[in-house]
Parts: sequence; C-alpha cells; structure tokens
Amino acid sequence: MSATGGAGSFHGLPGLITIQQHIIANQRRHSEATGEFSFLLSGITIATKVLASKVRKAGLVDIFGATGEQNVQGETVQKLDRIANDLLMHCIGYRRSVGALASEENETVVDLTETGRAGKYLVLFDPLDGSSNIDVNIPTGTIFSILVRPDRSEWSEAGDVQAEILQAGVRQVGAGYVLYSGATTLVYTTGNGVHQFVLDPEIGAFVLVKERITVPARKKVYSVNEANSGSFPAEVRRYLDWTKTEAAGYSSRYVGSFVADFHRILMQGGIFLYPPTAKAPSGKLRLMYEANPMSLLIEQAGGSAIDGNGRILEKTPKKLHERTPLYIGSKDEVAVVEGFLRGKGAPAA
Ligand code: AHM
Ligand code: MG
Repeated sequence: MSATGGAGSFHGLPGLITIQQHIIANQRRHSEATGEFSFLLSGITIATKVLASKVRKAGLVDIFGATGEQNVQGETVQKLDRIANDLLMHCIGYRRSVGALASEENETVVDLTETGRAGKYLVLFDPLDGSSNIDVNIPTGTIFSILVRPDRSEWSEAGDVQAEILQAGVRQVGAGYVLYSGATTLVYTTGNGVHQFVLDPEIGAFVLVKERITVPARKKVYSVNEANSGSFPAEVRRYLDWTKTEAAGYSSRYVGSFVADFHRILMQGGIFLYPPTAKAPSGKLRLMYEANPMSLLIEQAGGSAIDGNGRILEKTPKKLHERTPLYIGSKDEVAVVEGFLRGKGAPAA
C-alpha cells in the first residue's frame, strides 16, 4: 500500500489512505487476525483526535495551567494531562479486547478483567508527554505501547495483570505516538515497518503520508539536556566534549518534549540522550511507556536504542513506572555513544 497509489482514487483524492484502511490492510496479512486489534487501535486514534482539538484550543478555553495536584511521581499535573488520561482510558478501555490499561498518570495498572472480561491486550501510555511545555505552546505528544497477555501458565501470579504487564519491550505487538504540533502526526508500527499519518482537519482523518520510514544511519545532531552534564557519567561527558570539537562537527537540537525530539530524529537522523543524572540516577524517562515504544519504532526504522548496558527492548521491567537511561536514534550515532560508554573513545575519523 502506498500514499501515492495502490488504493486508487477516493473522492477525487488519488491514493488517499486513512489509518483505518492501513490498519485493516496490515491486519489482513495475519490469517489469525480477528479485527480486535484494529478496533483497539481505532480507540487510540479517536482519543488522540479529540485531544488534538483540545490542545489546539488550549489558549482559548480555561484548560491551561496546573490543577495544583501531583501525580504518582510527584510531578505537577496539568489539566490537559488529566483530560488526555481520561480520554485514552475511556476510548481504549471501551474496547472489550483490552484486559488492562496502564498510564503514567495512574499509580497501578487498571485491571479491566475485574469486570469479567478476558481482554487479550495490555495497553500502556504516556497520555501527554512533555506536558510542562503546554503553557508555552510547544509540541507535546501521546506515546503508546501494546502487549499481549501472556499464557497464564508462565506466571506464578496467575491472572494478575499487575505482574503480567511487566514484559520486555521485544514482546510489544504494537507501538506508536501522536505528535501535537503545527500538524497532528501519528506514527505507528505493528512490527512490519514504521508508518506516518497526518490528521487532515478538513476530513477529520489521519491520512498516510509516509510508509516504511527508515532513519538515516548517520546524522551529526545530538539532543540532550546539557544543563545536567555536570552529573552525567564521565564517558557521556567525554562524548559531549568530543562532539564539540571541530573535527567531530556536531550540531545540537533539544525541544524538551521527547515525542518532538524523537520525531525529528526518526525523520532526519541524530541521537537523543537521557543519561543518568544526580537528580535521576536511573535516567528520567520511563521504560515501559516511553523508552520501549520508541525503541520498537526506531529499531523498525533501522536505528537502535540502548540503556548503556544493552538493548532497551531486552530489559525486563521490575515495576510499571521504572525509569531507564536512554540513548536512541541513528544506528551509527548510537554506536559512537556506545563506544564512549565502553571506554573506546572517539571513532576513527
Ligand atoms: P513527562 O512525561 O513528565 O512530560 O516528562 C518527560 C519529558 C520528556 O518529554 C522530555 O524528553 C524530558 O522530560 C525532558 O526532561 P528535562 O526537562 O529534564 O530535559
Ligand atoms: Mg512523558
């Protein structure tokens, strides 16, 4: 399927493919597909469309600013965080194929099997990543990760979704994000390439703009909150010192919204780093609903993602809100950082 052909003409728009068409076409590749998965994904697209419209109106209605409360991680909750969380919980939880939901904004997993349903999927999300940027009209995003409930016999805590959800990222069956910016962009993978859609506000649908995205192997752009560098590991400091040499020739870009920084890297190449710091000794970003979905996307696009010791996707989480150091992006750029982390120093010119 392609954005410029394949699907024929749709009301005079040649090759227009909506995300629903794309998901259904992808699903047809799996003979065992029941339609449940595409229905689940449509829950995410509906919620994020509503959220995109709310983000666009954030300056017009009284939804700016903090609620005055703190979330489970001690951070101030913005009103839009709450709205985003409620929307996603409602639209995804409504799908009977979903057994449990987990969010950055909820301390524990929301177990939907308690209502008697035997939902197959576990959906995790960061409802509004980068929400500290809301008040200044800087892009934010929603990140999601989809797992399948394991065979109960694998688990001692049979049927306990709080334990079932603690799966390594390699087991994700789907992942993606929505970036709320000048345009609203949705990027997803179900393990068969990375595909990008843009929300066309005139027809209210996410329309395919790019299929099978590949991230350039090299791009001398790094993205990091360098104000923290005083407490980065010495090897990371050495890497950053090297990037500033004339011979290395790097540039730097940092939005401070992970979805926005990641989207730029996916499209143009480069590397995003969030190393351990004195304030966040295990890194700041969350493994299960920030690092894992983006790591699946970047690997599907030909890039890589590590925590400094190994591949992000192979980490077995010990708890839902676990944090991880993260080095993610173009394959060769991640390899250069890995070289520094292993004490090898700068690559040969
Ligand atoms: P959040 O999920 O609470 O919004 O925090 C995650 C955000 C990321 O979007 C971003 O990459 C990072 O925090 C920025 O952190 P810092 O302000 O320390 O640079
Ligand atoms: Mg976040």
